[in-house]
Amino acid sequence: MNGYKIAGIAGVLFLVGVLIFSAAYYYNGNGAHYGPPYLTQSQLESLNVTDSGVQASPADSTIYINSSTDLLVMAGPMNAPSMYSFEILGMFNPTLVIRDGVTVHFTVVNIDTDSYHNFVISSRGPPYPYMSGMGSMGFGSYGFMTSMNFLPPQSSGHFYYYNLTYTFSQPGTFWYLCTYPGHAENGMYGKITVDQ
Ligand SMILES: [Cu+2]
Repeated sequence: MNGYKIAGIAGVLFLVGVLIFSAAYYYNGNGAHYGPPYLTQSQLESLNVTDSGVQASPADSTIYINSSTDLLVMAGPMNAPSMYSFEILGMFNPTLVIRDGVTVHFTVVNIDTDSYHNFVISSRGPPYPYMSGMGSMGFGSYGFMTSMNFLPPQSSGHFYYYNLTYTFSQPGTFWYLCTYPGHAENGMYGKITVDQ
């Protein structure tokens, strides 16, 4: 074997390694298995409060947000009728009616025991395909307005989370969804109405 061949094989092996590492890192979102931030049960409970300017209306499964606020979003609650749910202020996949110009600081926590989830804001509504994370024009072209890190399921009392701050500065209809394969397709989404 000559030097060029060895260099070629080493190059190919290196590229394969990079691909595997990248795929694993992407799949894990924030680098899930490399020490992502997490909340404990008591930290999680202390976050689940209603700010002034936020009105929860369970009767019509709607949350009205009139001023900038924190909002806890729990993905994959085990007590929901469907595993494809986000729980916000005790409601599953509620509609968010947000006043134009309001900034919402979402804390997205995965409370599922056995599935990855994320929370993405999009201009595209349902129906969603199995691979809702892929646009027909390629990755990232599906109307997503925020990034799509995946959070691993809870384990050993660790609830993995990320913070997402978004200012709704355009009136209209938007959506939040989980882009893990099959989740939005099966109903893991909710509507956002931005009012003037
Ligand atoms: Cu999901």
